[in-house]
Amino acid sequence: MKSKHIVAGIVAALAFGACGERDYDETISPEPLTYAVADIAVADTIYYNELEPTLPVSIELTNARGVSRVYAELYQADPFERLSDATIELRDDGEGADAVADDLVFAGETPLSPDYRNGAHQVFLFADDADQTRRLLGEINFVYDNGADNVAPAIALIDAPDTIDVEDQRVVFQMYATVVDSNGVEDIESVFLVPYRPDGTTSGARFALDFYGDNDDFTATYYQVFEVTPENDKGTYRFDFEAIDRGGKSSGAIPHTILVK
Ligand SMILES: [Ca+2]
Ligand SMILES: [Ca+2]
Repeated sequence: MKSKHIVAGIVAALAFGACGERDYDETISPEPLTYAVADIAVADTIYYNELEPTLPVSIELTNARGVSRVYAELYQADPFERLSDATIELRDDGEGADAVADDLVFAGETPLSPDYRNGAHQVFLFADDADQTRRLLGEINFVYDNGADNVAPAIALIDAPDTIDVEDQRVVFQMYATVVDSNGVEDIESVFLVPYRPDGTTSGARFALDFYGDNDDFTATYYQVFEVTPENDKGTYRFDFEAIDRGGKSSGAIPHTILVK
């Protein structure tokens, strides 16, 4: 997340310039703000993520005296077009997207769609005063990637032992997973495994694999170091490897078994 400090007055001129010849003096009060925008936060590029298809939006005010409502609207930049009739309500009540109540950080989130086109988008943030005068607080610009060209990553190869003999001392070993994503190595967000004991039970915990190196622009290897001790149960362990990309697409679980004896 990157923070941006925006002067609301400049932004107001820019934003409504994009709307054509609209006379915004009727809706935007020329009075000096009795509150100021302290901070607006959003990532520079938003990737459509089918696991979490929402855009979080938050704004911090230095004070909220006279503010009856804070909200945002989402627009495609070119051609300029409002993307959703739904207005994003930003709240400071500590519920949902808002982490802390009454800290002057107003937060909310809007659903994103894979139907929105790729490219520049804008969120305009507004506040209504007690007399319902609408003020533009600021503007957030971001690049949207709708994920339409996103292909799920695949685990191409698992390099790990099939059998481990544990007698008197612990055995340290590495497991490697080679992952390919046709959108590029940088699209691979995480690679992990979930271990299953010989009796088939698992804690469900994910063990992250670390980046080991890239093979080419689309393929990279990840690894982790494990150990087995004489105290561990003997039998066949299963490890389900999985890769997730930035769009939330999964390789699916790819199992590898190791016989510990
Ligand atoms: Ca808050
Ligand atoms: Ca991908």
